[in-house]
Amino acid sequence: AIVRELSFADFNAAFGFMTRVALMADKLDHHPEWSNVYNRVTLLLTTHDAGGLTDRDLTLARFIDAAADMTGATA
Ligand code: H2B
Repeated sequence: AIVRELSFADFNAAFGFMTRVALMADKLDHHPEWSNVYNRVTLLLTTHDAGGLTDRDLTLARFIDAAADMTGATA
């Protein structure tokens, strides 16, 4: 799996990031396992159907990296 832990300025920025990711995840029909505590978001990507990583995880991971940059995430 791919795991990433991100911090944002506040809840508003964290949830803005999550909203972007949620809309893309649904479009790709590939969904993260994630959790949010105030300004922190933890994500895990894997393909359950394949029992590991696939191109779909990498596609979503690249989008997540771009959305994180755009929303001023650290780490
Ligand atoms: N997301 C992830 N991360 N892994 C999957 O295996 C997966 C998914 N399967 N989203 C999809 C939905 C599957 O359940 C549907 C039926 O396509």
